[in-house]
Amino acid sequence: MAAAAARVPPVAAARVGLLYDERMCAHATPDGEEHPENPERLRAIWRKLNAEGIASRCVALKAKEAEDKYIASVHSKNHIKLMREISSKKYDSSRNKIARKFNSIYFNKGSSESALLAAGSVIEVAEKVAAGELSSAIALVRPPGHHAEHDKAMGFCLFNNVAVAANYLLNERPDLGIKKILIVDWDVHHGNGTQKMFYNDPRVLFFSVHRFDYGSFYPAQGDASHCFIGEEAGNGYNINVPWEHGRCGDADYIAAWDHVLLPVVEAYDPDIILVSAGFDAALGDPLGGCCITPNGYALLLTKLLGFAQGRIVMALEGGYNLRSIAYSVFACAKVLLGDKFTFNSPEMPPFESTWRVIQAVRNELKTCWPVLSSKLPKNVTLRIGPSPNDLYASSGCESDGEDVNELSGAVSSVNIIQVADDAVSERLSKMKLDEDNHAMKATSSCSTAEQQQHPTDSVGAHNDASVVVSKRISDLSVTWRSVLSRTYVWYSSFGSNMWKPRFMCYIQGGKVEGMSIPCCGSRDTSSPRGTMWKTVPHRLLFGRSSTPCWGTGGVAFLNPEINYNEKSYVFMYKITLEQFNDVLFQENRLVLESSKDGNIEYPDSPLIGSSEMEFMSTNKALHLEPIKDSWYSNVLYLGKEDDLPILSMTCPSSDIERYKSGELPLSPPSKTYAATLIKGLVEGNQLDEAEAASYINVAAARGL
Ligand code: Q9C
Ligand code: ZN
Repeated sequence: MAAAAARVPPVAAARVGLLYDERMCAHATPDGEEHPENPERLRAIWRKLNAEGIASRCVALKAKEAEDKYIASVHSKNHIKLMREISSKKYDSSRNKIARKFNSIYFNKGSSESALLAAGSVIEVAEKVAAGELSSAIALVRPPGHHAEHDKAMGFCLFNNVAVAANYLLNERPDLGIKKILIVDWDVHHGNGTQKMFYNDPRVLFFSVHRFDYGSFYPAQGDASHCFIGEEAGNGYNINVPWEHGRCGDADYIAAWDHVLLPVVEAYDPDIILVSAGFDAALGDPLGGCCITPNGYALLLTKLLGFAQGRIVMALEGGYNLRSIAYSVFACAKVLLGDKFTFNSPEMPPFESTWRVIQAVRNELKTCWPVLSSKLPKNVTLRIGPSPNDLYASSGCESDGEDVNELSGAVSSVNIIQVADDAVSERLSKMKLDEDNHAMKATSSCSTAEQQQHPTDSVGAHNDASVVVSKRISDLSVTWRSVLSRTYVWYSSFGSNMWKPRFMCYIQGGKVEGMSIPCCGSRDTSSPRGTMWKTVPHRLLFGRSSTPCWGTGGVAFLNPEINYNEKSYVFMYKITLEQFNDVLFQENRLVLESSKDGNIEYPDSPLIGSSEMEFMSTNKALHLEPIKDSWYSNVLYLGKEDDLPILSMTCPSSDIERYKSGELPLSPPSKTYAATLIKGLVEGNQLDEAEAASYINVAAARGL
């Protein structure tokens, strides 16, 4: 009888809040211009949830405007005032002009109300979930929020809705007992605004997974890299998983969950989870170029439901394919409602680059989160990243930064797999890799055209001698490399290296659009610790008649002479002195490729060691005698930035004399070379396209 009575009581149905309010559709482009972030986004999701009978199963909520005092925990008085008033009559004539002062922002008469409602809505649902009135909630809000910073709107975002709600819970509602908040930002873009708000704050663990593309993907700021882990008390409480390229999908995100997010969340044990739920990493999104399926989102969300007693608040951020976002939110809603879900396992294995990124993130954070110090599983089936050609061909994808040489990524190993050509690498990209996959052998018989790096330690080695060549680092260089790997300098670039993806070829190996030969990369392939723009009082010139890499046309040099009437742009990379030497070697073609075995060999000794650094700090320049006939044999010391020396490399003064006399040709850059410089300046937000082109043309046209 007891047994018969022992029925499992029905689990209390989940109370899922669903906030939709047509008033947030008022924010739209002023003259009906097309824009990806438009009111139809909310309506498409709302229609789908109603059509599927989801809306009626949720607790319906209406939007409420956020009060200024709550927004003020995140934004400046000025910013709040401007966002409040931007819709008023007095701004009728200046609204567009103000919008142009921001990056990727429009305003209309409805913007103020929508922005206040969006922030207020996330507060509203977060409060109800925190109070236990709801088990979880979805806030369908716009404008989105995660790019908005303390004093500025950007990236379609006016107020940082999620940050406002997090601060509300922490500061205004101690009664609700929320002391630790996890923010998961799975929008395809970095949540730069949210990161900044909580950078020193351990009460908020901020996790963002986003396309980074070596710093070229919107918002294209270096702080999206995995090196940014928080500061002071917040050290370790900021986690970035920066993809190297598009096309990441379910398997890549699940890997980031399993090997980074979930172990940390388990240790952190948050009281509530706020999801910055952009759906622009969804399959079919016109801006994201990634491919998470609705199933994938459901699985990612399910994995989070195991924490914070399932208290999850989802707030919409980006997502620009109406069908994709509707289906994705639908899948998430079913998860929150507790519907049975049959998960299809991902069709593709994760990218090889995904493994590398995850490894780098874990490495960066392992002292803060000891669970991350364990070894990752070996022999995982992975796939090689898309070939550059694949990506150039992929249209319909907003290029927030060019998709670049995705074949060559940062790897800790020193093996290079040589593949024949783009056709082969394309074939490869479609193949699964595993230890006994004989496909790799097929490539070995082909001629060498492109280099591809591949991590051997974490992926399961490809030791087929016929396809693997190595970078030879001589025993002699072990000492200087280990010494110089601990010293940082700012490498100041003024030519094609101003475009970060191109510079990264010197670090990670490979080539990008416009380059005819690949670079071998540095021994240490870690990304720069920082980047920064500056101008310097040196004349930019274009000299020589052709280069092996860029073809016909001159390349950039800085006149080593200071001239205070000149102003040249430089983009600086904080790298180790060891890396600087490897860049210098490559610029001067000192890395030798042995024709016998295809191995590449680095010089035994550095060009710039500690004593050279000392010499330069007093003499401001160092002419490198051992390579006096090379083009970039002159290292300039341009001063200091945060106490680290700024170094650049250019031609010797004697070459300047030869340009003046006509012995050496001054000649304008090739189209592709100029385009690379322009991309650097434009993506670095230094100049617009036209200004950048004229900057180059002027420098190229002037005589010395
Ligand atoms: N080349 C969100 O998804 N793109 N914002 C600018 C410039 C801006 C995306 C393109 C993308 C903003 C919330
Ligand atoms: Zn986005």
